[in-house]
Amino acid sequence: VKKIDVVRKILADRFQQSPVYQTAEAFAPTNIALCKYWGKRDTELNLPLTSSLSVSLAHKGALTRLTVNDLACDVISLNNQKIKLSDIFSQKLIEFLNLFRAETAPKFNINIDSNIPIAAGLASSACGFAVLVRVLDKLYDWQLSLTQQSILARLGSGSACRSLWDGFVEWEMGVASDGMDSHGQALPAKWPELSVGLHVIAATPKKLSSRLAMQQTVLTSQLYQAWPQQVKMDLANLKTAISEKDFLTLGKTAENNALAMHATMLSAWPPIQYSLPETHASMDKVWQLRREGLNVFFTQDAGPNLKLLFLAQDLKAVTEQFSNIEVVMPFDSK
Ligand code: 2P0
Repeated sequence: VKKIDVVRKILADRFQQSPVYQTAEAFAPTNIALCKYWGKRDTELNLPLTSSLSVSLAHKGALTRLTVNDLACDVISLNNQKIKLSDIFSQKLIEFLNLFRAETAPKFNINIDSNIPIAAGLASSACGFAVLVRVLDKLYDWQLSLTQQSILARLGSGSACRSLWDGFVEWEMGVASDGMDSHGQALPAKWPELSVGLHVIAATPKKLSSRLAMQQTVLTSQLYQAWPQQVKMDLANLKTAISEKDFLTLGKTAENNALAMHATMLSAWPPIQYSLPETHASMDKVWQLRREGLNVFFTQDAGPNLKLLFLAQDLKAVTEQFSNIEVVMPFDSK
């Protein structure tokens, strides 16, 4: 099954019609996985080998505006800076847009405003493709359900299928070969005290994309065999922790899940390491603080940065220790 087949199936008679509006704008939050997506059963459709669970970061994400232009090519700008069409960033974006428009259809001005560091392991592709689907849905007036939008966003980037909702989102892996049952769904629980501290250690683009890193891990890591089992347990524990507001279980499970994911990467060949010396130093610091009684945990994605997890009551204690973190409260509606 190809991406375009999925698009055709979802859009049906609206496939490759002209935009209804000249311009549209939308926002999508980025999301941080508490139980990670790591490994695919289908690399074309980004179908995962396991389910995953994330929390969306409220106002942290991407605001994107599409405007139909009368030029022969798309014009892309990111945070008011024009991006070359030959950039890999532009190419991925255009390739995705081309799933939705005929070759002869008008091109777009694409303005992206992101308030997260691109490609620093802060899930910029997640909100990037989710917001594109949202803005396309508006521009073409498709009126797709969030589930349909989630399936389309997954075609751009797996984790994007979790960025269509606020709060906790579970991505059910599904079993269908066309991926129609592989999409995000919101968990109803709210947790206003939950806090995430973005601890940026290096905001430079990563050397190895998660796409390739996952593939290399699945193909070569002996430890990967244990991963689906770990995910099953962690998902169950996280869901219970969320419904019972059991922060210690949530923190422990999320941290252990991230460390297990990175352990599968270290045991891949060639080995994959996203951590920097500062990453390890910060982990040690978190562990020391926990021994001293502070309830702070971390999670880490495909980059050197950490995301600290703690409750609002410990905000002061955590920011005293980590002065540079940016704190996001996922359930804060402000
Ligand atoms: C996650 N990551 O669950 C995991 C944890 C990174 C580490 O999803 O190939 O950019 O586009 O499906 O979604 C990042 O991978 O990969 C990711 P593709 P994606 O958040």
